[in-house]
Amino acid sequence: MARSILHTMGQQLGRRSWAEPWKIKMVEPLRLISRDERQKALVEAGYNTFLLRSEDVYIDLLTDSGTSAMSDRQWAGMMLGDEAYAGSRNFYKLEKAIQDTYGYKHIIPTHQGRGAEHLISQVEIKKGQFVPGNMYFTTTRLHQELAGGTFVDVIIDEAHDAQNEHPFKGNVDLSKLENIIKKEGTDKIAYVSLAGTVNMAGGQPVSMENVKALRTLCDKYAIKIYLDATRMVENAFFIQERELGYKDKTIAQILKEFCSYTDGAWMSAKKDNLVNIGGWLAINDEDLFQELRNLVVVYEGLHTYGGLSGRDLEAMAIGIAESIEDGHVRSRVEQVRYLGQLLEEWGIPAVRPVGGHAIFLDARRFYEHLSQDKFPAQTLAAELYLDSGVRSMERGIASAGRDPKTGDHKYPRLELTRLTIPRRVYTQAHMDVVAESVNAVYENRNNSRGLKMVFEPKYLRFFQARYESL
Ligand code: P70
Repeated sequence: MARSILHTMGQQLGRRSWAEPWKIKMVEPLRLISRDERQKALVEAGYNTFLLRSEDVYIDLLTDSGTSAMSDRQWAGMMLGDEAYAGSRNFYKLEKAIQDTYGYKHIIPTHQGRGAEHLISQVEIKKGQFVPGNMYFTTTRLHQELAGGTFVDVIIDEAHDAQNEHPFKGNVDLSKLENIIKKEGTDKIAYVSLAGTVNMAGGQPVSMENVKALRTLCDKYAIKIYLDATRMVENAFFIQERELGYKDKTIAQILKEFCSYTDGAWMSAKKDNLVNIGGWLAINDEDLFQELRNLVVVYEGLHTYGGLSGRDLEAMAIGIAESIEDGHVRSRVEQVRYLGQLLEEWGIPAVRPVGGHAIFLDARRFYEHLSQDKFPAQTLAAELYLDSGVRSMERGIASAGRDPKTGDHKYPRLELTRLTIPRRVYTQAHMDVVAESVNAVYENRNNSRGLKMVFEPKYLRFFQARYESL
């Protein structure tokens, strides 16, 4: 009798397999151009994956931002867009969805996350103040700096070590925070900028215990906590999975409890909330709300649409409800983990533990022969595209930018290339193709010589920088 050699993923791991809680109704064809054409496209893009045309990309793992597949319900909701300038019915539905799900009192829609970051930074930061936070995010920190603030990293040390297995590498180091408060004085602290699943650390979560303790510490000094809720649903999943006492709580319950320890939040709805465009700002304080609601009309649009159309608001309201279904969150995070497990099994260096939205390849250990000023993470992104048409994103020295005082590169400890998984878009077979391509590039790693930056924009340089091959 023939012996079976094929095993499902579940069988390989000694458990029953899981599957996505949806089926596909509409498909979008993919295009894979030849290696020669990819080489040409790469040179034209100055080796920067942000400058590639998407039609030249095969599997697009640049970002999970605005790249999710909407459900049939969301698309049906788009037809119910009330495109009134003021007081659109869809706004009230969105307002209620955010109040019910995240628990904040007042809501302001914005065109995307950075629109909300801009408003909160302008209103809550005075020139010369410090903004402590659990690792920087590019757009967040820039808005804080443009408002006259200085970001100070107060994440636990473990977060800067790609191999450390701490289950909550997004946690705030409370003694680092208290030291800054004592050194600078309460008046010099604008607020604490707290992010759920810390993007630049590899999608690492914050524990409930940590946010509770943070609340107690901030109450002691009367300091506010604002949450970057962009991937907070994924953070809730890790709490459910890893933290004592939360196994039997739903994602919805965990999310709401977490938010209750904060004073407000900004959101890039293009991630967790399953829409292609949108964002919001939420706040409990009545006076601040009035101020923010006034400012939104200057930069985004009237306070009931914030730069979006009625149909966008409707899709977001429906997306919020879908985003907190336990089966959805589980299949989303488990798909990311599946790719991570393959790479780990093959000895390919990546940030551990695998986070919520992406695999972060450790370009430092990938290219041990390349110094950081040869842009190892950008090199890896370019090599991957060349090998298979898979698009990834640099999250290392180019992203970190320059020190505003000295003008030198910031040299972050983490030099990473992100394989970001859009929600509800790719299948397990796509993950297999990606994994094999990473492996091929790894086997060929000694032939890479790195890159030289030949064009550098002033703000958020990684988006438009150009490189040449060394
Ligand atoms: C990404 C995207 C956006 C983002 C985020 C967190 C934790 C705020 C925002 C801003 C897009 C991106 C942005 C800058 C550099 C590269 C990519 N992250 N907070 O791919 O929201 O984009 O809606 O203005 O992750 O990680 P928005």
